[in-house]
Amino acid sequence: MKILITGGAGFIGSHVVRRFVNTYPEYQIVNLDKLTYAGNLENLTDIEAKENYTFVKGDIVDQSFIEDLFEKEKFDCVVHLAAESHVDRSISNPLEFVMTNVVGTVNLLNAFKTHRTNPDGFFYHVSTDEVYGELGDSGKFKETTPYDPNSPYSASKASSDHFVRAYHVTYGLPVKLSNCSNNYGSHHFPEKLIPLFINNIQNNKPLPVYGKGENVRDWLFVEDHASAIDTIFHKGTNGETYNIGGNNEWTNIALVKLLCKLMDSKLGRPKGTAEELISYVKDRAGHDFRYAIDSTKLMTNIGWRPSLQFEEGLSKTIDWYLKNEEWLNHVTSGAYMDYYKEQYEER
Ligand code: NAD
Ligand code: TDX
Repeated sequence: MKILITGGAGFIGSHVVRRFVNTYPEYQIVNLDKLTYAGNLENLTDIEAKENYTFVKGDIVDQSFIEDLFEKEKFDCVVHLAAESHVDRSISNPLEFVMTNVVGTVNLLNAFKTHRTNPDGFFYHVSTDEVYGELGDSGKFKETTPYDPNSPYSASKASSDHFVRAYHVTYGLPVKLSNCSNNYGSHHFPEKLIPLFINNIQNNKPLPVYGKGENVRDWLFVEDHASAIDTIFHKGTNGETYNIGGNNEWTNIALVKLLCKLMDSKLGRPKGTAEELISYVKDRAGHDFRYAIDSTKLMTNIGWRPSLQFEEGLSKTIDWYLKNEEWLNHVTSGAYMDYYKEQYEER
């Protein structure tokens, strides 16, 4: 079986590629990635020489390139993760999110529809819980929760989800979808809360908490997201959506304080050192208050379970960043400095 994984050089994609390449030597895995600021082949050095793995550099928005690739490779299945993924960047530049997340997804759907030859093959779209909008103090997102996206990022992901469903209904294209909560773990680009704050604590820089820090996120270890994708890929039903979550809600400020405590202890600094870096800054525009996922369908119908408790996962994550300073130095040089200045200097 030949599987195209898009966005495999990014944070979650690299964990999915690694899992598929190592677990299924009988599958041919092709990783297609544009290598934007968020894509990094250093994320995949441990598997790059494997016989069942190939990397292709390319842009999913480039229609003729995508058509040619699908015509030549005749993929059995697609696991689509390539996307612009950062909410703050979507607020500054929405059109780039429409291009990659919407136009890019439709290009892939068209090419797969035209060139697929395996009747059992399918298109698996990896999406986010942010498509459901925000929750108040109670309740959880179910697969049946109406879509209500608030940021340009979540609007673009909601749109791409709708196109995937529409191709299933209109053209009978076999599809699977999943909508996951916030991930954390190794190789996470340091624009997102957890890796950004790990990096800033190491470098004694302020920790910019948006608003009052009371927003709530449901955190899942990235390898558990990859195991859920593996489970849905193999056992999920055609045309269905599965919600994936960690059942692990934290206010941002409580999470930041836990991170500070763990960092002080790992860096051998006196208790309370990192917390002094907390700085409350201007809130994100349209900041969703709370996300929480109900994963009952995935757990009861096809038997997935997360493997790690949060403190253990966070501790492993910090250890990875402390051991991989070179990776952090590479990704935080150059364009990252301009991004950081633009996002945080005037905040
Ligand atoms: P990421 O930003 O770390 O990686 C995205 C990857 O896509 C990068 O390797 C990038 O080079 C590639 N890419 C971007 N534009 C491309 C294009 N036009 N053509 C080809 N490749 C392109 O993102 P991530 O956090 O790993 O997220 C992966 C997927 O999972 C996304 O679809 C995202 O919406 C979804 N998701 C993320 C989270 C999360 O917490 N990070 C949670 C739920 C769902
Ligand atoms: O500097 C910051 N300060 C801060 O308080 C940053 C970067 C974030 N935050 C807050 C905003 C959110 O409430 O922390 C929370 C988490 O922020 P992000 O890491 O930017 O993630 P979020 O906006 O929740 O979206 C993430 O989860 C769902 C991913 O980026 C998406 O790709 C995924 O779909």
